[in-house]
Amino acid sequence: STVEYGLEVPFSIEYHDSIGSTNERARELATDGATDVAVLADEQTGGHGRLERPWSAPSGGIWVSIVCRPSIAPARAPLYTLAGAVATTRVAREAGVDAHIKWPNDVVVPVGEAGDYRKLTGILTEMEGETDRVDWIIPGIGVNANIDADALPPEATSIREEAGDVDRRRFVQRLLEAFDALRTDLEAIVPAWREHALTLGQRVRVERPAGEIVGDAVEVTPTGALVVETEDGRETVSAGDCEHLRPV
Ligand code: BT5
Repeated sequence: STVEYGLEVPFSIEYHDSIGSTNERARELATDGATDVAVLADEQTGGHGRLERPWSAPSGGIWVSIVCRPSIAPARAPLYTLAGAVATTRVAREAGVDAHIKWPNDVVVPVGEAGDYRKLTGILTEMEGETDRVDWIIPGIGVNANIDADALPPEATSIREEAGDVDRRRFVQRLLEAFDALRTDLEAIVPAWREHALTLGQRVRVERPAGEIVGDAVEVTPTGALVVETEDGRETVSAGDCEHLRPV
C-alpha cells in the first residue's frame, strides 16, 4: 500500500506498510527519473546491508531510502553515507540515545570501556553515474527504533532498548531535515562527522579485498575515506573497500 505520510519535509514520501527493500524500490524510482523521494517502510521482508549481507527489518523500525540527484563527482558519494550517519546520530541523541558513529556506515551505542558497541543503524548507499558526475545516489538508512532486542541480531540495539519508544513520524521528519541541511553543505559533513566519531583515535583492524591492515585510525579525508597509520606507513581506505572494521 502506498499512502501519504503527511510530513512537511523537503522530500516527497512514499510509505509502505511492508516491502522487500526500500533501497530496491528507490532504485526503481531513480531509474524512472524521480528525485527527492524518500521511500519509507514499517517492515522490510528482504532488507539488505552491504556486500549482499542480510538486514533484519521487523515492524517498528525506520527503514528509509532517499533518492537524490546531486551534481557531484562519484568520488564524493561516500559523503552521503557520512551525512546519513551524522543526521541519524543527531536525531538519536535528541531521543536520548548515546549514539556515536563507527566508520563508515554504522551508528552504534558504546557498551563498557573496551571499545565494544551495539549497532543501532546501518546505512547502505547505492549510486549510478558517469566517471565525472553522479546520475543518482540513494542512501538507505535503517534505524532500529521501536523494536525489542530479541527481534534483532545479538550485536544490535534499538531506540526502545536504549531510551524508550519514539514517535517515528517525528524522527523521520527530523532525520530528513538534518540530512537535507547536510547535503546542501558538503564541506560541513566531515567536521560534523568527526565530532561524533567513535573510530578516530581507535586502534582498528580493517579487512579489505587487498588484505587486512591493523593500525591507528587517525583521519577522515575530505571525500570520506579513513586514514590508518600502520607500522608500514599510512594507508587510506575507502568505504567501498572496507569489508569489516573492528577495534582491537
Ligand atoms: C549495513 O550493512 O549496515 C547497511 C544496512 C542498511 C539497511 C537499510 S534499511 C533501509 C534500506 N533498505 C535496505 O534494504 N537496506 C537499507 P553492513 O555494514 O553490511 O551490516 C550488515 C550486518 O549488520 C549484518 O551482517 C548483521 O551482522 C548486522 N545486522 C543485520 N540486521 C541488523 C539490524 N537490524 N541492526 C543491527 N545490525 C544488524
